[in-house]
Amino acid sequence: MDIGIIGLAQSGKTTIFNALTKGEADTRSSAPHIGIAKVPEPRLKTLADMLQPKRVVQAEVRYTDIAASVKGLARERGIGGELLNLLSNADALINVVRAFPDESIPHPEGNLDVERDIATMNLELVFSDLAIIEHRLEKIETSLKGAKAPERQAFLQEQEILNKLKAALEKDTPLREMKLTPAEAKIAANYQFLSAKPLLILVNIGEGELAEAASLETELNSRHAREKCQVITLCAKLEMELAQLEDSEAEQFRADFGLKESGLDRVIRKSYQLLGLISFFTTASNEVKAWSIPLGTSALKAAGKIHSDMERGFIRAEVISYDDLVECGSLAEARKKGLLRLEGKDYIVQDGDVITFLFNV
Ligand SMILES: Nc1nc2c(ncn2[C@@H]2O[C@H](COP(=O)(O)OP(=O)(O)O)[C@@H](O)[C@H]2O)c(=O)[nH]1
Ligand SMILES: [Mg+2]
Repeated sequence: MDIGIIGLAQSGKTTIFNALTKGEADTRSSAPHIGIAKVPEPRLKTLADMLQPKRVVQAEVRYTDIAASVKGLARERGIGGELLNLLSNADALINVVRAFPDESIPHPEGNLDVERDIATMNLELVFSDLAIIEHRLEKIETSLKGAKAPERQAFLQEQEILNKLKAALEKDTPLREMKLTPAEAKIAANYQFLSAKPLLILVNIGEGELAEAASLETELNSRHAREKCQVITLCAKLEMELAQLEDSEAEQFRADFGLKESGLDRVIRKSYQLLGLISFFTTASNEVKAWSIPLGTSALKAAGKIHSDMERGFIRAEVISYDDLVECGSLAEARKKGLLRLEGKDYIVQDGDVITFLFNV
């Protein structure tokens, strides 16, 4: 999973990036930062305790802090185009919105206003997509002049769909809120539009506001939550400091602040929900590994996530649910009880499945 971090200047993007990736990127630097975080998955530990593998491998999330304004990227060439590419390739976006008071850190708009800043970023995403669509519509117009019949038909269809998306964007509606037909979605997918991506609005509160974090989150979600949009509140500075401590120490501090769960784990969990991701596990080669896939993925495609050879040479999948395996205590016992199922390539992988792929290359 690939997540792009956006937001106004000085909202705390690099701070949250450092917290998420346990990194030490310079908050003053303006180069894009790319880092990896491990996906928390408590079932991995149970499986590892049971199977005693040589290695335990968590799934990973890649975070990109482009460290620049989204505004204007779509019209730029060179570095602007490269930064836009980084965002276009993301599966979801996190918009960091400043809510922490600090007189010594200037706000680009002069004062704190969470609602205004949420709206501003939405508009930046919408403008970015509009710029891409307008550019493409001009090209289609030119191509249509010399186009032959079958080609012409494809251009006209694309033109019609892009005009529909454009009309929504011109009313400031992000594409993630539009209901698209499969044909429209297919065309739209080619452009990796920013306003179509699932969005997590991360409201960065000050240490002084921690007591109200949960009620603020509920209140903001009542206004902004949608199928592909959620709000989360956390204190980036505190999370960055906690990320640098040992786990047990961080837990103690968290308890002192009355925080139940790591803010970073919550960010990942919410991102998973927004993207509809589930986990499955493999245990081959003395490794217990967690993998993330979208809900509804077939066994064939899940195999391809591990290795393209596994997808190409797919024969069967041997599957057991996590709960059944834990109850049996070992794969051998599960086999004896007949709880290992043989599934074909169209089997839809379920959350928590423990899978051995049989393949032939
Ligand atoms: N008090 C406070 N300061 C913060 C918080 N998050 C970030 N900052 C500070 O705000 C400034 C801007 O943060 P930075 O992460 O560089 O913002 P960016 O421009 O969005 O990358 C830095 O001086 C941070 O230390 C926070 O939660 N509380
Ligand atoms: Mg920064």
